[in-house]
Amino acid sequence: MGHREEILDILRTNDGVYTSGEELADILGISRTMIWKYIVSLREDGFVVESMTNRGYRLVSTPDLLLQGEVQRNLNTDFIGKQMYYFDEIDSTNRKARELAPECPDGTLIIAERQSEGRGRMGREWYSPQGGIWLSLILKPDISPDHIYRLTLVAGVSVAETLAGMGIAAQVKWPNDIIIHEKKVCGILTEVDAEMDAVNFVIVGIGINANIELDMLPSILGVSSTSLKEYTGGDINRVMLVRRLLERFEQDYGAFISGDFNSILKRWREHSATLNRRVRIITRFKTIEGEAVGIDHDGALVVEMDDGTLEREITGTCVHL
Ligand code: BT5
Repeated sequence: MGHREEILDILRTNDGVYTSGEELADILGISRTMIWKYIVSLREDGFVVESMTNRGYRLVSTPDLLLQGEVQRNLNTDFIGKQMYYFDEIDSTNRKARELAPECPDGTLIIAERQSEGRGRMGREWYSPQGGIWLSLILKPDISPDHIYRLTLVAGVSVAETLAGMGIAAQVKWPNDIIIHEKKVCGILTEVDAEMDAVNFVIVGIGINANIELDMLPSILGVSSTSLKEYTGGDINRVMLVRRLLERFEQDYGAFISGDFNSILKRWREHSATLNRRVRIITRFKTIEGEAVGIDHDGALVVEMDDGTLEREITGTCVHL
């Protein structure tokens, strides 16, 4: 922990009660002038720290930012998010994650307040204004490249259940969306760097419209998208959400890595908005329509066509009809 985080930690522990500059200086073994400089830097980041002559400093409020010290404080994981890179603005956390992946440990987190070139699948754009949660995880699983699609479903279950834990009734929509009342609130972008038979690394990018007013998104998305703020009617605690999501994902990813994809699939089915629905699936090669009757062990959607035959699709764009 750096000096700045240490000061923050002490002020937090003293919970609104003044701590003198002298005491802080003694504990950290630095001068009172340095303490003052750190307080100024905290204020610049939006921490409200009151100072009073002869009494010292007290923490009044913390900013709604996904700062490293905030996310990692009380984060109960073994490796997910233990190494973290935070950006106020970046082009794309997935792009940055790809660049950093060769040098970074499994579970490294890249997070940004805004993305200027957020990406969806197949080069689509992902709008990422302030207030959302835009993050990528660098993963180094020892699995076959064929199993990568499954990771999107693992992350989808983690997001849906994290939201459920906050009283938000979200569902998974095959293959990579989380929706609330049929409107998209979260998209997942899984990218891989692999050889023929070995995965070098995987990037799981998760974008959640958290504290976003819908008019911050292009109007064409207004009808098909929603945000947690729109759903709950107020700002949610983004730091808490990220922390819980990382903890949930570590559990689910752990189950997946140990070979237990079945329990993930079972939970995916429970949260699914796609199963037992009439769907149109658009892939690069064809468009099909039918009833979504199941999801198989590869994470492929099983669609029953009108003539009774079954088709399996491993990925594509899905429209609920
Ligand atoms: C996705 O693609 O849904 C994957 C989105 C992944 C975003 C995260 S944010 C952190 C990380 N860094 C990145 O650069 N990306 C990841 P896809 O299924 O292709 O859906 C893309 C479509 O969703 C777009 O063509 C729009 O129609 C719509 N869309 C764009 N921005 C949106 C938003 N903020 N909310 C809801 N829908 C959106």
